[in-house]
Amino acid sequence: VKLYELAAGNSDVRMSPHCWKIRMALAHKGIGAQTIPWRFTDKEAIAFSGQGRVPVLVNNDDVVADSWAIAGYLDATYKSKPDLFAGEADKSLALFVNHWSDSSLLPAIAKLIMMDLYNALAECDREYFRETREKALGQSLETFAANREAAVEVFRRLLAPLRMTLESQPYLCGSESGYADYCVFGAFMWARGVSEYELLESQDPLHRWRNSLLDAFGGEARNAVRALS
Ligand SMILES: N[C@@H](CCC(=O)N[C@@H](CS)C(=O)NCC(=O)O)C(=O)O
Repeated sequence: VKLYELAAGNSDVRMSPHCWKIRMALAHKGIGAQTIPWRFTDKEAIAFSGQGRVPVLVNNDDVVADSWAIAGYLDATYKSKPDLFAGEADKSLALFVNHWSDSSLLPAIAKLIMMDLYNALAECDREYFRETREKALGQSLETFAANREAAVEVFRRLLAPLRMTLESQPYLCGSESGYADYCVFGAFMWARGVSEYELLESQDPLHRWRNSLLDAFGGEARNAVRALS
């Protein structure tokens, strides 16, 4: 199995929330994969997948793009390995969690880590990143990233449903972690890879959940290389 992942200037730093969902999913299933560093501007390297985003998973003749599609593919293909989804109801709710993470958490975290993220990018990606993101945001990266202290309050309030759930059970998926956990954890790993900024208050009960996923599967996430200044 090969996994194309977004890499920073230091190609050992993998800096995509969506790719982290799949790194955790592969570790959960115990599937060893060769991870291939990819850069935003290297569209040609993944043109075979028919689109221009990572993660892209290659397994013999199968090519699957999009993290949600890859997660479904992994469970359908590796039936004898631990399931990412406990069943149809679990998968349906995980889809909500995936969308919540992508549409609420990622933009809120982006405000907190934008300049660290930009600085971690490979030189070859900086112009493309600035141009596409400033166009999408309708403002400069610097303006978007201003007033981090106010933005972190907004972010921490967004975590309320996560916090309330994880105060009464070990993982979003119950007593064991599952794909819904990785959808949210991927967002935290995105920040961790490129920034030293602490997303959680020191007393936040979410530390327990985040730490146990950092340590899961032999410390797959904890041992990941970070782009620190
Ligand atoms: N819905 C997709 C989103 C993938 C995505 O947006 N990947 C980013 C990296 S985090 C990307 O490859 N962007 C390419 C670009 O912006 O040109 C998924 O879940 O896999």
